[in-house]
Amino acid sequence: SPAPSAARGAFIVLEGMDRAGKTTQASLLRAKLAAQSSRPVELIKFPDRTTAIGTMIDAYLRSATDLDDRAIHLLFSANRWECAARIEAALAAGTTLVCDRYAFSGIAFSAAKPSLADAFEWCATPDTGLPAPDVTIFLDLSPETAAERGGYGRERYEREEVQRAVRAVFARIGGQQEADLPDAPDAMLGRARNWRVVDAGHSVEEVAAAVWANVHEAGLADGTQAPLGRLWA
Ligand code: Z5A
Repeated sequence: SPAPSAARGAFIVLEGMDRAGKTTQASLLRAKLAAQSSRPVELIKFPDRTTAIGTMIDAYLRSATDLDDRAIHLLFSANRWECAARIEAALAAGTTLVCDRYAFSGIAFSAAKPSLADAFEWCATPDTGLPAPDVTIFLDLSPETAAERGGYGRERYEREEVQRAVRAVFARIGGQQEADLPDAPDAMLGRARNWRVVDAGHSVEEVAAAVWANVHEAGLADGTQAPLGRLWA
């Protein structure tokens, strides 16, 4: 097969609301990318529940254990750090990665908690220096449309008031609303991170087309020549 033209694989992150279709869209995007070039494409997701830290996160999400809000926040970040070298190696070897949730979920789900509402920068800090996505596609879904997709699951954050608070933090991260975030340096905000919003309240095919259009416009259909960035530089 022909040598890939770009220097490394692309790091494409999908973020989004509960039931927005991240998992559905991640696998469709992988198939589309694989059909477009000979470059290998892999799916990864966070939390990665298969590691030792991931086992602790899984127990917390299933409410089998309780943890201090800051402790679980640091575990979610540590779960990304334990995969960081593997992410870098895969990208350098030419593999494009489609990643289902990343550091933005870490900020959104923690800063949505009353105990951390004024601690946005603290929430962002542990992820400083992680491989930065080349693009983050946020699948936005209103609580009303989410409700039409069936009842909430049984995990800790699957409640309407939590989801509303999380969506508000995501909107701030993406710069979608003029909110004053006195303790959030601009570099930590999504607009500095190639953040793109897709309305996930349409058919699977329509959302997939919008996701693809964003990947294509970002110039990431066949890897990238750009050096890998770092959060939150
Ligand atoms: N969390 C955190 O707190 N801190 C962190 O650092 C990180 C995460 C990384 C578990 O995440 C929790 O961890 C999560 C955030 C928190 N809590 N919440 N909420 P997870 O990724 O393991 O679980 P999840 O986000 O709840 O993922 P999910 O269940 O896989 O949802 P999804 O990927 O967005 O959706 P889906 O599985 O593709 O689709 C859901 C359903 O909707 C399914 O029945 C589909 O058939 C249907 N669907 C999908 N697309 C459509 C369209 N377009 N129309 C109609 N129906 C659709």
